[in-house]
Amino acid sequence: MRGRRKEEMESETALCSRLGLGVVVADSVQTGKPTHSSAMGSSPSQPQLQDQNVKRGGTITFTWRADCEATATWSKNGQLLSGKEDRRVTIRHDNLNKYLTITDAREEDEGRYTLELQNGSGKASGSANVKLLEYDSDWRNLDWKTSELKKKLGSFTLSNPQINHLRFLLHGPVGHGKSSIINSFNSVFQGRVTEKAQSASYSGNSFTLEYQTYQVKDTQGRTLPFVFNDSMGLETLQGAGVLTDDIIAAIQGHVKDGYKFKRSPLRKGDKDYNRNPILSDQVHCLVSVIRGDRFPLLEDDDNILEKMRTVRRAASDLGIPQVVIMTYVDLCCPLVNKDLRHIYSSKAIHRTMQRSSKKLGVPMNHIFPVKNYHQETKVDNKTDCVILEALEKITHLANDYVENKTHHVKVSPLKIAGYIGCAIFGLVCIIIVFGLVAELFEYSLYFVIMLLFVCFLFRYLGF
Ligand SMILES: Nc1nc2c(ncn2[C@@H]2O[C@H](COP(=O)(O)OP(=O)(O)O)[C@@H](O)[C@H]2O)c(=O)[nH]1
Ligand SMILES: [Mg+2]
Repeated sequence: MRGRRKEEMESETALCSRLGLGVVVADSVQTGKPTHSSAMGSSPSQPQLQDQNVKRGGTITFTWRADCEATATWSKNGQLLSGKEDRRVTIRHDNLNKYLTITDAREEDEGRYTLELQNGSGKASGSANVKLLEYDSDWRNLDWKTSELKKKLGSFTLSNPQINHLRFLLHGPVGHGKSSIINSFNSVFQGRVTEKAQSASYSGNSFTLEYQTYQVKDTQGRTLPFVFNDSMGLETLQGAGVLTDDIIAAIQGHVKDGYKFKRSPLRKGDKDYNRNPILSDQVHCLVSVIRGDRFPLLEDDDNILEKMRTVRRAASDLGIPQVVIMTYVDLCCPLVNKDLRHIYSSKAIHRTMQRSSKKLGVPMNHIFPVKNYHQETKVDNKTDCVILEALEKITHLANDYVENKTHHVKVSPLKIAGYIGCAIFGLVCIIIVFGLVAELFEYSLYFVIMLLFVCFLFRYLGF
C-alpha cells in the first residue's frame, strides 16, 4: 500500500517537472490520505486551490488530490472546460489526482477557475483566481537602444534662441526619488553612476533643504541644454516640508539658486527673491516625482495630494507643461524587478499609472515609469533607456512651451519714470545743441537728424 502511494507521488512530481510547473498549488499532503470512508461512500472534501499570478507565456497549473473516488470537472468563470478548446489546455485525471494545466499563458486566461468533485455521496468544489502579471503586448514602445537617444538629446537645439537651457523643476513627497532622478539623468550621460544631488539613504524628513540648480554634462564635458532644480520634499503636515508658495515662486522664477527653504515663504524684498525673472529663470516643465510602489499610501494622503494639486494649478495657469515621473518601478512589479524590459507590459505599473493619472489629473502619456540608479555601481543599457525615454519626452514638452515665449522683463514704474526722465533730459540737451547747429544748417536736415535720434533712443530703451 505504502509502495503504491510512493509511486503515485513520484509520478505526480514527474508530471509537474515535465510540465515545467512554476507553481504547484496544492499538493497531496493537504488532502490527507485517502480514507476507508471513501470506500464506504463518503462525499469528497472541498478542493483547496490557490490563486496564481503568472507571467505572460508562463504555465498555469492546478493540481488537487482528492480524498476519495470522484468525477472531476474544471470550469473557468462558470464555463465548463473540456481540455479540447485549446491545445494549450490539458485536463488530466490520474486516479485521485486532478490536473489542469494551461501553457503559454495569455491575458484571456485570467479568471476564476473551479474544480468540482462529485460521487454518489455528494459533491464539493473549490475555486481560485488566475491573474496575469503582464499584458499580451507592450502599451508603450521602446527600441531599447541608448546611443541614438543620447545623441539626439546631446545635440538638442532649443527652438527659442533667447534661452540656452530648459529648466525642469522636480517636486513631490519626501523620499520619492527627486534627487535620485537628477543623479540618474547625469549618470546616463556620464556613463557612470554619479551623485550630484544628495539623495537620502532613509528619508523620513527631507534631506534636500536648498533650492539648487543642476546641470548635466556628457563624457566630453559639454553642458547639455537642460537644467534640473531639486527642491525640498512635500510633507503631510501643514507647515512641514516645502511650502507650496515657495514651489509656485520657483516655477515663476522668483527663487534664487541656493535659497534655503524656511518655515515661512520667500517674500519680495528677501535677498533670495528674484524680482524680475527672465524666461530662462522660469520653469519650463513641472516634474512631479512619485514612488510607484507607495502610490496606494499616497492616494489616501489628502494633504499631500492637495499640495500637489495646488502646485499643478499654478503651473497650469502659466501654461507650463506637467509630467509625472513614477520611480521605484522595481518594487512595483516582481517581473520588472527581475528584468526591466517588462516595464511597458507590466499590469501593476500600468494600473498604478492609471490611478495616479486619475488622482493627480495628469494624462497617461505624461507619466513616465522609471527605475533610478540607487544601488548599482555601474550604468546599464536597460535602466539608461527607460531614463532617456522619460527625458526625451519631457524635453520636447518643455521645448514646445518655450517656443513662442519671449523675455517678459517686468520693469517697475519707477524705472520707466527714470527712462522717460533721461529721454526728456537728453532731448532738451540735443535741442539746445542742434538749435545752435541749426543756424548753420537748413531746418529740414535738423529735423531729420532729430527724428533719427529719437528713433535710436526708443529702440535702445526698448519701448
Ligand atoms: N529601489 C529603488 N530605490 C530608489 C529609487 N529611486 C530612489 N531610490 C532610493 O530612495 C531613497 C530616497 O531617494 P531621494 O532621491 O533622496 O528622494 P527625495 O527625497 O525625493 O530626493 C534613496 O535611498 C534612493 O536610493 C528607485 O527607482 N528604486
Ligand atoms: Mg532630495
